[in-house]
Amino acid sequence: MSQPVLTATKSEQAFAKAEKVIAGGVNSPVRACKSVGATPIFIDRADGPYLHDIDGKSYIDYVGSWGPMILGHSHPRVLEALEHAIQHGTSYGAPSIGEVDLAELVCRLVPSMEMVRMVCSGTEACMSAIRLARAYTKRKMVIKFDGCYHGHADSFLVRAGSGLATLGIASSPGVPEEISKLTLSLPYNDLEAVKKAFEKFPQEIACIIVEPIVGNSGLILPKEGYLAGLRELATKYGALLILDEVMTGFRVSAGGAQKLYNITPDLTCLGKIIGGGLPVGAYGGRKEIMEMIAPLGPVYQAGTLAGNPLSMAAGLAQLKSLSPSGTYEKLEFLTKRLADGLIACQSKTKVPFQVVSVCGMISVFFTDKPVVDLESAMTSNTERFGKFWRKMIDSGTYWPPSQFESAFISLVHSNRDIDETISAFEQAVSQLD
Ligand code: KE4
Repeated sequence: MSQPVLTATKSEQAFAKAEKVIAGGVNSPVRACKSVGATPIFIDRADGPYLHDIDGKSYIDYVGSWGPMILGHSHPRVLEALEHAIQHGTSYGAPSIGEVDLAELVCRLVPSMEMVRMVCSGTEACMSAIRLARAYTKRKMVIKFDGCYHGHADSFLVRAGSGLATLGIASSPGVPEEISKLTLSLPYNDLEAVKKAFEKFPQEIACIIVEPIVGNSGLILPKEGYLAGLRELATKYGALLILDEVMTGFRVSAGGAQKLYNITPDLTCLGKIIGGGLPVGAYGGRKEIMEMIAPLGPVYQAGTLAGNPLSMAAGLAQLKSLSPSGTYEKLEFLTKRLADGLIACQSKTKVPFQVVSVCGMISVFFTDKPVVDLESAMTSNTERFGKFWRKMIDSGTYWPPSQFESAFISLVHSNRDIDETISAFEQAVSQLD
């Protein structure tokens, strides 16, 4: 009997076309699904907690555009704001009131941000923040942490997380040694390592930049006292503390991780949620530091589409929709429901895995070790994660396609969605060996 002819899916056909004209067939590496042994699914549209691909298949989405879609996709209030804004044009290259409205709201919700500057990505926000820290302190060195990802600016591509960890890249070619040697990448959750760095370079470290809750190694929580320790050391040695809240800002609480852990940074980086799904980033902090930014001061940073009226409109609509009381309690409840359900599956399989969660974010590490830093995260069995991912996608659950990324829960994931995910997860892990 002749073998059935397997015709390529529309996504496979689209990917084959994409690979001819887009490097790697994707516009951001992690989307290529290489580390999970799959070809990417091309999305046709998204609504609420669901993605719908070009082959007509639907998925419960736990990527959420890597964080922005906290209200779910195509939220009516965000779409309405965009439909209104687009009637006024798409970009002016001149100030618009939406920039002021969003800036005022961000500064109100994040009191450490006395002044802010909008940019177009988290990378730009973090890149600009360390330039500002270097100018303000007149120092050159930067402390970051293994497995933390602050975008793809040269100074950050040293033992970073996200796509580098996914692809096993320690740091990127093309970054001159003269630049990378100014970046000290230390183990996360290890205060002793930071103390030693400051003792070695007491006058040379401009800043510490850290994901207060790490999302780019998979999810890793700060140990008790860790963030307070970073704050104390930065102050003691005259370095700035920069919290990269591009992922955690307005996700883990109304005021981000800094509110959750009661830490006051000198500068904060934001992105993702404040754009409602449109290109955005922001950095801000103490007024005396931010006043060094051009045109007020000598530190240059600029951008054609910074403060774009559509991004501002979508971001403002999204942030305002997060303000009702009970919002984060609901997100916390949904996250805990999922986390508890996944943990309960441990009795259904001989395969060891760890579940780490915080309001709106969750990760599953296929290792028997507690995950407290990149090194322990790397003990995960990535091949097993790949098998898990392929079983989940076949069941209609779109989990992040990397062991070293966090999953995101939206406010519109229903109890039913969560329970379906737990069932899919139980089935997937019970079939792993
Ligand atoms: P963007 O330049 O991608 O907007 O932001 C960079 C960035 C900075 N800081 C943190 C804490 C981040 O998580 C990010 C970007 N996150 C990744 C997800 N792990 C973006 C996804 C991708 O690169 O495709």
